Amino acid sequence: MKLITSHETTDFDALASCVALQKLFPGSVIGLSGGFAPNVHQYLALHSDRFRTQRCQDLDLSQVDMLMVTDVRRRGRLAHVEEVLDRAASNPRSVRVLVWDHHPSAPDDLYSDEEYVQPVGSVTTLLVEELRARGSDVDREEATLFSLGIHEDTGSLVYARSSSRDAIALAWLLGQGAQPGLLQRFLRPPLDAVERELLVRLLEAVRDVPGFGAPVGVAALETAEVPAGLARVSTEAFRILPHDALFCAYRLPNGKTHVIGRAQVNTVPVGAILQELGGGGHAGAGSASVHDASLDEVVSRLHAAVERSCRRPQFVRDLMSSPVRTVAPDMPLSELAHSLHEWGHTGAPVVEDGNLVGVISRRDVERAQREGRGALAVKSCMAHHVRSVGPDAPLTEALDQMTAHNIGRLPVLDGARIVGILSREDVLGHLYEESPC
Ligand SMILES: [Mn+2]
Repeated sequence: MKLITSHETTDFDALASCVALQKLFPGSVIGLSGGFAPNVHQYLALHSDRFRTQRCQDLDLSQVDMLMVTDVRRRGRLAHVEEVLDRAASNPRSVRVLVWDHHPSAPDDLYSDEEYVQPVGSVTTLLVEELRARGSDVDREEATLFSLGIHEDTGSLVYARSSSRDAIALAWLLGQGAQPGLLQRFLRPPLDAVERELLVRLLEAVRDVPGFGAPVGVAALETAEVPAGLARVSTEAFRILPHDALFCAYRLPNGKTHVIGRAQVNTVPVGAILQELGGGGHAGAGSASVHDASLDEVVSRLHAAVERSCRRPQFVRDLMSSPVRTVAPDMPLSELAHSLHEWGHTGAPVVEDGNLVGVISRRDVERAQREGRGALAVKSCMAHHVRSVGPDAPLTEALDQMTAHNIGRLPVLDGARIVGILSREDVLGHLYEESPC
């Protein structure tokens, strides 16, 4: 028997890639753990005749002579085919193991005969590329399912790990008849009453990781909800909260703690952090299941892992320009206009006796000149109320100020003394450097 499988709690990328593999290897059987993400569960309630999956426990796994594993290669997430993997390890000739995946490697990766691992946003993309290269016919139900897999894992192409290959695969699938109008219905069904109640408790339980500059949140709570629902609730909480990364630790009635992590910047590598708790995942999303610790212990392990694995957060002092060109309040506006032009600056802080007393923008100077007030001093048209930031503030705080108040050049103050300036240009350069991982 040729068996296709994927990780426990089947999501759309797992299901779509299994179905794509079955097209590439006709006659093979899709055998899964039996646990589905709620949205996949709802999808299969309508599509289970079209796309047939079985539970591994209902199959005679001793007959498997070829095992195709997709969207995972960690043994810890493949308990439902453990006996096949054990047999492959002890008698490699009895079964061939092929792997398709897009996750980073982990210590418990399984041994395989062939491995197709690429850093794309969704593993379905790899298989769609193969179907396309072989000239396979893909009908509209298949094209829609494959699109669901790619949309789910790339957040519809907005997650940091999305690649041009994912976008090209989606474009091709649209050409094959994928139904965009159906995507939303299956991808993000609304939370049910239990999930909404859990979301409210989660939002109240979130605490910032102490002593850490980047806004990382940890929430710990007890629940009887199933892991698949937990993932949905965690994703929703992350979407609402202002944190760059969020870790949710759920204590289940069986004594295990299920941890789910989400992040949108690569300064917080979720997969690596959760690997320290025995789990894993991508830079932006991951999970872990902890058996041997209380909820408090799990939280302190999370704190320690965050401190160890995160890149040093960026502070204002890391990006600000220094020293700062300042002007005196008595400088004539016409002279300032000349200086600003020479420096290529759009404004300047006004300093008296080493202290910041105002700011003046090029626009204000130009207006004064147009109105014949060019001979007046800077202090006559500077703004006295100045927003500023401290050098040790996290960069995110400065970004919030700049976007909320539309500030192009934010003075950096140490007490009353100006020690630097943070410009839009400095911040944009940093934002675009945070490349996908
Ligand atoms: Mn995936």
